[in-house]
Amino acid sequence: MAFLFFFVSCLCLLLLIVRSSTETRTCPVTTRTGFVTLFNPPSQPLTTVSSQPWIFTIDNFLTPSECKTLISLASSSGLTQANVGDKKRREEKGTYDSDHRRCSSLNLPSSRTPIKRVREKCASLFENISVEHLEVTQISRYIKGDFFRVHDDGIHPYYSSHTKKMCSSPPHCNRVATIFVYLNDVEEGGETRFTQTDPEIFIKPKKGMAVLFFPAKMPDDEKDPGGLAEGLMHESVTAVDEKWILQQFVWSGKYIGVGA
Ligand SMILES: O=C(O)CCC(=O)C(=O)O
Repeated sequence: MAFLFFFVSCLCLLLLIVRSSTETRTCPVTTRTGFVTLFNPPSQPLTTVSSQPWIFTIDNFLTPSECKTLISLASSSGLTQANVGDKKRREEKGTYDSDHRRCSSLNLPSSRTPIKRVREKCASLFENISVEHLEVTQISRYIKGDFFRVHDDGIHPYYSSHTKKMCSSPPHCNRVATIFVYLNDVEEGGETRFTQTDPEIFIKPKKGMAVLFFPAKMPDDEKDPGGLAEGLMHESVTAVDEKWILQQFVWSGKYIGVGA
């Protein structure tokens, strides 16, 4: 009898865990067509690091062997000095502002099988996002002394002529989600630091772990026709040990920019 009670209790607990881990999470990121809706598949459970703003991590998003393949692919394709995306900063300081971003990076075509797989995995996290919404996939390498100072990934409204060339949902196009995947374990330095939480959040790079957040709020047509992109400020803390990271930005519409 006691055994039966124990068995039924375990079964109920298991059902409860499975149920809560398959829960769909809706995040406060409005697009013109509604919300970006996240799946929380049991195989890739999301850990909530912050709920205001939303920041999630996903352990083992990529396997060690996928990470190794991606590092080899990036190494053999050749990384170059990473440029600065922010248009205003580029105008003031130039495309390569090594006081702001110092690391090497490259864009990888989605025709390469390992990249195609990562992109499919990223898109599968969302209900209303397909691989067509994904910007060209980037991989970056930080060596001792490298960093990426505080910035956001959203594109501000005063760049709307720019965003219209990058995404097929004008007039309001923006990056609505960012996914970082760490490709190696990093003993010291290189944390991803989020500066708008209290206390600030430091995420230590762990091989295969993904970080997911929402870099820009899309304008609400009725309340705010001009719209404001709200950035989620973050940085890559100065590296001590080598760090490899994959960056995948997700757009509100089909991505039609460079490398599409
Ligand atoms: O390397 C990191 O931890 C963050 C990278 C980053 O902020 C970016 O690529 O936008």
